[in-house]
Amino acid sequence: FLINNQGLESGKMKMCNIRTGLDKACLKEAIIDHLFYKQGCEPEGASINDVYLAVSYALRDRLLHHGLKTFDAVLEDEDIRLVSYLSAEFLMGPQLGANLIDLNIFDEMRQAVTELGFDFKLVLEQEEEPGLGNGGLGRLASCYMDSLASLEIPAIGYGIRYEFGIFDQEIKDGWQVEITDKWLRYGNPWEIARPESSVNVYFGGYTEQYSNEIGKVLRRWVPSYVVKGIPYDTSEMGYKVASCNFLRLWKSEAIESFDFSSFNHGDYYKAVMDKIESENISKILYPNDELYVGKQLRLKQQYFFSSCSLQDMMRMHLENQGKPQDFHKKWAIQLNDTHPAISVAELMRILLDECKLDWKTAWETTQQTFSYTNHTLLPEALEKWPLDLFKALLPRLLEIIYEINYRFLEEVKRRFPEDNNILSRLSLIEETGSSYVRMANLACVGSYAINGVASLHTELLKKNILNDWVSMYPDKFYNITNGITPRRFVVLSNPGLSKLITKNIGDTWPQYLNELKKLEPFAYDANFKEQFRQVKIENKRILSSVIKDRIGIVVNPSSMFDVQVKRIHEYKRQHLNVLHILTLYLRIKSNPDIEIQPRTFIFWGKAAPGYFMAKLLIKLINSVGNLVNNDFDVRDRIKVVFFPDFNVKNAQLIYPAADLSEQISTSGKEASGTGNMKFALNGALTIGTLDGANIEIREEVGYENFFLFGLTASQVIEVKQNNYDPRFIYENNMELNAVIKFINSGILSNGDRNLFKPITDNLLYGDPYLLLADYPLYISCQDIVAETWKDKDKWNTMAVLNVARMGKFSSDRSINDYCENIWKVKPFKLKIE
Ligand code: GL7
Repeated sequence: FLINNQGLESGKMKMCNIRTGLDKACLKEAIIDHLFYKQGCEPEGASINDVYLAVSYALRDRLLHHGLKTFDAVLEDEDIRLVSYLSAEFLMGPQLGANLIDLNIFDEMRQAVTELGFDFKLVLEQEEEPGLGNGGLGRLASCYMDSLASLEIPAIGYGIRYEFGIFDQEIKDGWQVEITDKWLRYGNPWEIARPESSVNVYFGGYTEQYSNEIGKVLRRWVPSYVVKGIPYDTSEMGYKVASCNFLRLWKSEAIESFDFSSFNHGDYYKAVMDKIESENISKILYPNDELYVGKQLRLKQQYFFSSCSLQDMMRMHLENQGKPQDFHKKWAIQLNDTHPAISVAELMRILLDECKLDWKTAWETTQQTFSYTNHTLLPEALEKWPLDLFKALLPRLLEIIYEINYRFLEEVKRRFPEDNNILSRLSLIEETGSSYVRMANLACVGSYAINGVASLHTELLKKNILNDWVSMYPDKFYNITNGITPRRFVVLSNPGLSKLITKNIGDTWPQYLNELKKLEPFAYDANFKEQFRQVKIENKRILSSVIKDRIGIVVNPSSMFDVQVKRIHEYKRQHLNVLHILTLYLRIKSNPDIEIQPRTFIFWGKAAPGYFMAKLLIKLINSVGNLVNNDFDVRDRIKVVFFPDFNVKNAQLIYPAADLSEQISTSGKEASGTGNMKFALNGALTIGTLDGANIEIREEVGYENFFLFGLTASQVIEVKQNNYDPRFIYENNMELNAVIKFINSGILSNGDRNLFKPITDNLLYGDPYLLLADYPLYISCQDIVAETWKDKDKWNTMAVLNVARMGKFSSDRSINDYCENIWKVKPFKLKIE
């Protein structure tokens, strides 16, 4: 392989392994090879997308090498139990940079691309990210895939290959507009389709009794239609290790490309419709977070990917001479929320109807296979499917659920003979007027372990929504506090901070995040703190220029970047933040010379398309921005930015640039949060309530390095029980009173005094998320934040201590907890020459 004039040392013959070589010269050859043979062009004629694809293919070759070896080895070894992470969402984020970090060839690739004459930054930016998730829950799944691989735990992530991921958000006249996310339009170099491993999934029809060869009476499903699931695999490389896992996402297709019988009968329309309907299953991600909407297509999606995945695991298990009743010894299946909970009934169906096990054996196997993570306390997120819909779509599954329920309730009766109510509460079927199948109950009965995602969340689960389950199965409960991967959220996205840390404490902290503790002494070292400050200011400059380019607002990098990025939701209380901004604004208006610490308020987040209040909140934020940013009296001391289209790519820009992280949900509502961790790990200080993982973050970083305010979860309940009257607060707090009146004055809304009334009325007549109760506490806490900001040296000490003490929140720690306490699995170390 000799290439001239492409920056390779000309004249020198260098032997390269074009598929596996990791040095610069090999990478260059590989890119040129892929440009030619995959993209059909020479480097001179290549577009930036061609280069992005060629670079990605070159990298994928290297990953495959690891992945195939890992799986051959682990599937055959009967002592190895694999983890299967079932999730309707994986919010992967861009792959290229993360994979380069994992393979430890980021710099080599940058040089290779640059020497070939291309702009590496543009190549990275070219990637369309797969937005196959809504928010925290989906991103957590991807952080866990990263940690599973990095800890060398053999694992497969199973999910849906949505053709359209989460919508792209644009802002028009202050309102959110949703644009379909065509992430696959230029091809996806990371995936490999495996049509030979397709499976069939049944829907509809009826069940019937039949006798087998020896006269035994059995039941079977006679479906009315069948859909094909085709797996697409993406390598999940770990950080600086040899083994490699993968993510297997299912695409739905019609079983025959054309229904000829309908066609021959002249029903061309029906034939085409059937095909479209099959393909629709994996078409689109439902864009709601923490809101259950009982759409038939959603149930189809859940069953589709659960069934595909279980059939796939069972096939591999049987092919490797495993017995069906030993399925749980090979696979530990984690149910990521209730979205895949139907798997409990589906595994039973496979074991009973296909493997012909008896009920008792099948149930024991099932119960030892699954574990279930609950991710929310919000009642509106609880999934329960109308019985009629369920029966029409999945008649055999319903039959199995009835049988599970019958046997289970017999057990409950034996345990609690006096208590009739507990029977109806624990039943898998809700019968309150209409009937429903309760997915959380199905997940609880079918799993050997149930966990919440932060200490408070687990406590509240046990006390409230899952309380009866604790009475029934006290030993099933665990807490596993969420975590984030430091590879993506520091090494990749904050190279300045990474280098600074590495220079001072060595380079093993991304694998062993507790080593950050060694930074503690540097919190008092002026020289270190100066470098730390410079990294932050540089990150803020980068973000400022992106803000200017994309939305035309000029912000001051030396102002405090006060950031709230997350889904827009009433319980997350973006409007509490707005009340603070307007409080400052009105202070300035009544005294233009008042001392105000310059702040840039940055919001970023999507609202579910059907969530009216959330969309109105976006409009409110933009209206406030319009006013404040253009008001002469403000003199740039405060700026308000709503940045459109929050996704992983954008997120990587923002966490490193934040000074203050807003984690201000009503206590008891945010299960954990993971954004809170990303900010603190990048040296932002948190202003927050005692909610979700905030509590544990505050424990770790030190009370004095965290701005705490607000009611506790138990006070929230108390206040609500004691005839909470938000109007009383409104009438007695002058600043609040002025702010609310201002919102309805029409100044923010071209004279329309009614536009924001749904928001203010909600606050004044009910205030379910207790904004007004927390308002005075929030404002005084924000005043303390501003005071602290004045003392930059103190602020930086606090920020460094935050970074140094965030080790607990590596997703490696979470995954280790799962491995030791729930899955009982061990690492497998692949040897690779
Ligand atoms: C969530 C929780 O709201 C969030 O607090 C948690 O960090 C995350 C991961 O456990 O799960 N639950 C949920 O339904 N979504 C979340 O982000 C969408």
